[in-house]
Formats: sequence, structure tokens, C-alpha cells
Amino acid sequence: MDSQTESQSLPSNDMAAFKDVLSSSKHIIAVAGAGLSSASGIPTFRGAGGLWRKYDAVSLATTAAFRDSPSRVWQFYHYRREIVFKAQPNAAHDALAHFSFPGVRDAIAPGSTFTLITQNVDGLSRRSLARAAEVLHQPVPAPPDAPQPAILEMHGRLSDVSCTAYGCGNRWPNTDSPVCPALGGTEALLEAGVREPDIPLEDLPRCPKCGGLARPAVVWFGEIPFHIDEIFELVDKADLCLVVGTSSMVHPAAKLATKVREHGGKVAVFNVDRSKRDDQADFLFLGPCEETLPEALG
Ligand code: BV8
Ligand code: ZN
Repeated sequence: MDSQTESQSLPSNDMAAFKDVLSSSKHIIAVAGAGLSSASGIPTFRGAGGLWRKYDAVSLATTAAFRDSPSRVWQFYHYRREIVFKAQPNAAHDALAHFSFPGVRDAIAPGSTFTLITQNVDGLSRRSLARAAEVLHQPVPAPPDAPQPAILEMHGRLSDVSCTAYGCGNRWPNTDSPVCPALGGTEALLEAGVREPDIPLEDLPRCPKCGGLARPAVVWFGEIPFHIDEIFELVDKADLCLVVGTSSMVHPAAKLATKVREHGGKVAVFNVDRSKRDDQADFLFLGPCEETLPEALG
């Protein structure tokens, strides 16, 4: 498409019109992806320098890859943990976090509910919410005063690990850096593109409860996302869906906005670039979300 036809097919980018829709919305959700955290220095998956360019993340983010080489998969996740633990939330995280507080949101969208559904496993939205609670001197919005938790991390967290031993089911937060001594320093090898060492099973992270082999507690391809029933319920009720910094290519996150539109809800996309099905949105704000979101939710 040439730029003229492309611009004709672009949805509205009228911020005043969006704010009008926002002010009359009652059940608002945001679906976020890696673009939300890119201003925090977290590599996206598909962009330049993206994780899926440098490492075949799709094949690494699977139970088969972990079975074949837990050492390689752990080095990939250790590498990402080390980046994430050093990162800070950015203005886009903070805009969504502040909007999560009823005291703030009631001035913008009176009487509305809001939930952030994030595909990101970096924990930055949770950290931003905790930081906003301090700034606002208010408790983090969570049940019962907020009918649902403000953030649903549908693909889990890099800072959680879980046990792979049959029947154990242990899952615990682990922000150790490195997550185990044997992984220490391997992030430099990965960066340098050096063939990674094959770390013996016994030296990989183990379950403190049963000694079984631990894994990153994220959702791999072929696994069922966390909170999925709650997410579908929120989608069915939503009258406004913000789609922030995602290529909308990984399911089921990719189709949540479409479901909102199918029952008459509005969709607003915030992305630096064009993304799947953005032409079906009601609003498209092309630009860095760390700039467009604070304006949209301010
Ligand atoms: C499931 C955790 C069944 C691990 C991740 C066909 C149809 C339907 C399903 C499938 C299908 N084929 C295959 C499937 C299944 C599969 C799938 O979707 N595969 C893809 C490859 C097609 N899905 C699954 O297996 C899922 N499970 O379907 O179970 C089920 C479903 C429902 C109910 C019951 C059962 C599980 C998928 C979870 C995989 N785990 N993460 C880890 O991180 O290692 S996915 C991972 O990749 C992320 O979490 C995220 O979801 C995805 C990457 O996508 P994005 O976040 O969008 O990142 P990307 O780099 O692509 O895009 C960044 C965007 O930001 C770009 O648009 C860019 O322009 C923009 N951007 C950049 N900077 C900025 C910006 N925008 C604004 N401002 C900026 N500054
Ligand atoms: Zn265990």
C-alpha cells in the first residue's frame, strides 16, 4: 500500500476523541507485550536485536527444548533474568500503574474497572504498581476493593521458578543473581555468541522442597497461560481494550482485542509500528508508548 492509501486505512489518532471514549468506559482492560518494556532496555522478541533474532526463543521457550537441554534453556533464562533484574519500569508502566488506582482513574473514567493483562514476564508492571502505591500513599489495588487484581501476568514471571518433579508442584519466587552458581557469568558467553557450556543437571537450579530439577516458571509454547478463565471473563465484559506494544502474533493474547470488538467494545492500539489487525482498531496511536500512554491516561 502506498502511504496515501495506507494513511486512508489508518484508524483515528484523535487523542481528544479517545479520551471521550475512555471517560465513558466502564470495564477497561489493557493487553501488553514486549514493546511496553522496550524503553526499559528489555529486548523485544521480533525487533532489531530482538530475542527471537539472536536466539531461537520460540524453540527455546518449550518443554521439548528444556527436556533436550535444560542447561541451554536455563542459560537463556538466566541471561534474561540478569537483564530484567537491572531494569527499571518506564513512563508507560507508570501510566498504567497510576491508572490502576480507583482514586486516579475516577477522575478520568468515573466508576470504571481496570485490569492490565500482560504477556511480559519481566515483572516491571508489578514493580511500577508497588512504586505508584508508595507515591500515592495508597495500598496496591487488589481484591476486595478492586474486584480483580490490577495485573494478570498471563505468561508468568522470570523471577519465579517451579519444580519439574512429578507430584511436587512447588513454585517459588527466586531473584537470586545468578539463580545458581553454575550459571554465573554464562550471560557473557551468550552475549559473545560463544557456544554455551553444558552444565550438569545436578548443578542447575533445584527444588528446595524435593531436590527435583527446577524450571523457569513462565508459560512455554503449548502450555496454558495463567489466569486464562479470568482473562476471558474480563474480555467478555470489557467495553474498551488498550493494546500496548505487542505484535499481536502469540495466541491467545493476540485475539483478546478482537473478542472485545466482536461484542461492540472499542480498541485502541499503542505501538511504534503497524501490528496485526491494527487496521480493525478504533484508535491507533503510532509512537513510543512511553510517550503516547502517559498522554492518553493522564
Ligand atoms: C496456548 C513466556 C492453548 C516465555 C511466551 C495458531 C492459533 C492459535 C494458537 C496457536 C497457533 N499456532 C500456535 C499456537 C499456539 C502458540 C502460539 O501462539 N504460537 C505462535 C508462535 C503462533 N501459543 C501458545 O502455545 C500459548 N498457549 O495456546 O495454549 C490454550 C489457549 C487458551 C486456553 C487454553 C489453552 C502459550 C504462548 C505463551 C508463550 N510464552 N512468553 C518467554 O518469554 O520466554 S510468548 C512471548 O512472546 C511473550 O510473552 C509474548 O507473548 C510473545 C512476544 O510477543 P510481543 O510481546 O508482542 O513481542 P514482539 O517482539 O513480537 O512485539 C513487540 C511489539 O512492540 C512490536 O509490535 C513493536 O513494534 C512494539 N514496540 C517496540 N517498542 C515499542 C513498541 N510499541 C510501543 N512503544 C515502544 N517503545
Ligand atoms: Zn520439588
